[in-house]
Amino acid sequence: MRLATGAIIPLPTEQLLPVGAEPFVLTQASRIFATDAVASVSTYLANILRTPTGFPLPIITPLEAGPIEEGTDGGHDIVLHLDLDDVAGVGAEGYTLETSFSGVRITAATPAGLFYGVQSLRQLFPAEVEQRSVRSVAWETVATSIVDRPRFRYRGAMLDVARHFFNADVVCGFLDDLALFKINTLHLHLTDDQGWRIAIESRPELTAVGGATEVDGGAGGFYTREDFARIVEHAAARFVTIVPEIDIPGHTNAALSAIPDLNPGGLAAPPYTGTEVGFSTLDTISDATWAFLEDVVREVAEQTPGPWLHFGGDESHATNADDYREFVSRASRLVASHGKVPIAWHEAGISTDLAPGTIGQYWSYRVPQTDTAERTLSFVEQGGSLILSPADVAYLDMAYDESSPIGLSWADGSTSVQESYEWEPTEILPGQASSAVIGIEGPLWTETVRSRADIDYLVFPRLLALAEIAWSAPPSESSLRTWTDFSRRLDAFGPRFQALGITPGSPNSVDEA
Ligand code: TNX
Repeated sequence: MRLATGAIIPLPTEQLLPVGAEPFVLTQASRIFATDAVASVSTYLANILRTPTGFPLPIITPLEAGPIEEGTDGGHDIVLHLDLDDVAGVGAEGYTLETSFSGVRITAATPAGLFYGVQSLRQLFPAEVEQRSVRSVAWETVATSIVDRPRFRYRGAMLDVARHFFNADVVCGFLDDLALFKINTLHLHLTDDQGWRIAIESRPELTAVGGATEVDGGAGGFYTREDFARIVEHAAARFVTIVPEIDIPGHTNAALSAIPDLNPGGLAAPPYTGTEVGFSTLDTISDATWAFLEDVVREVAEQTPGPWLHFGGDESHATNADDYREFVSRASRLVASHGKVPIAWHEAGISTDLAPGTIGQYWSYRVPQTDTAERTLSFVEQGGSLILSPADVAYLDMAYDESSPIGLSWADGSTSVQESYEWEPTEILPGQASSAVIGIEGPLWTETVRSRADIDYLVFPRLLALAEIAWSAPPSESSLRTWTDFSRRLDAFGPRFQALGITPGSPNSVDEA
């Protein structure tokens, strides 16, 4: 295996590695210089570095807020410099990072930019930096100079907590790992046929009954208001926005089993713990349905500081087609009336009367099947933008190959790491739609996923491929945005996964012969 010194995933926009330059060395005497304005980032960095190094790493706050003078950095210090004027022109999430024998300096126009600079710095240290106990290694980084900014502003992962439930601790641990790859949104699929996972105080039956089931008949579970607040806060501290999804009008058996009134006959639906899709639907015109949705959307919006609320809309095969069209229009307006930008799966684009700005999430293949491109374009025509999750390359729940013990294969067969890496978001939909793409998302549906180890198996390393598509500049003649270079960097990442306690599903096997 070739050692990829200074290798970072996702690939930075520009990186110089001066040959023969002396490394930066972190020592017992090292300090972190940062103003109070970026305290969240400096304490995060200190926490990351103090544990494995055992160094005190005091955070030094200049008495006066404002730029830290050149020269403050001693040979072993780290400076986090907030440059509100953005002299480097790296934008809202970009940063510059310099490491050398005379110190480390990260500069950004926002705390988020500094946070991403910290993630790159983290990857420059030896893999042991990810250990959660003291290690004695040389805490050096190669000397390098980086200018970096993201390609897309929406860089997402999705976790389905409805098919199998994952508690707040698991979600927070997952968020810790997402941050390392500069992912900035986590979409939580909170409701489905098999479970309702978020407490709605005005409708306690939803979680009391609907929260007690999951695929295969396990115990299920749900997030209390406190749990959900903890997830949102943990995410925010890592510059990740939580996107809650309440999937309607299909995928609603858990709600229908919890609230008898939602059913046309007034009789609760039996609970469901299988893995079929497309059999359940809300009664789209009943007053009980809309009173219920008003309560749910209001309470979910209240618990969500982020701008988005996803209302699903996928696979509503049991809903009458005309009713569906009207339903998604009204649902999008309900979400907007609670101050959130609605997001829906691409099916909802069948309506030409969505709330202005409703975002479409595309989940057909790289080559759009049936009328999916049309439906997706419809969001753009209605002033909305797009998130792309092409199932044949971006679905994290697909098996890697026939030998994977878990994972599905309906999306044009299994999906190798290389397939997840080699696709171009702007080449899926016709022109107008491609310029409306705000980013990509890798969904992990959890019909076959039962534990944190299962999550890790399917998500890693494929998520790193998606992170690179989301963050890094598209491939060009001279760039290292190639499968060959990516797989080399992925190889070098192995010890880091190990130190993080992650067992990735597909050991990247590239012959360096
Ligand atoms: C399709 S993709 C679904 C989910 C399943 C997934 C399994 C989409 C919007 N809906 O309900 O869990 O396939 O891969």
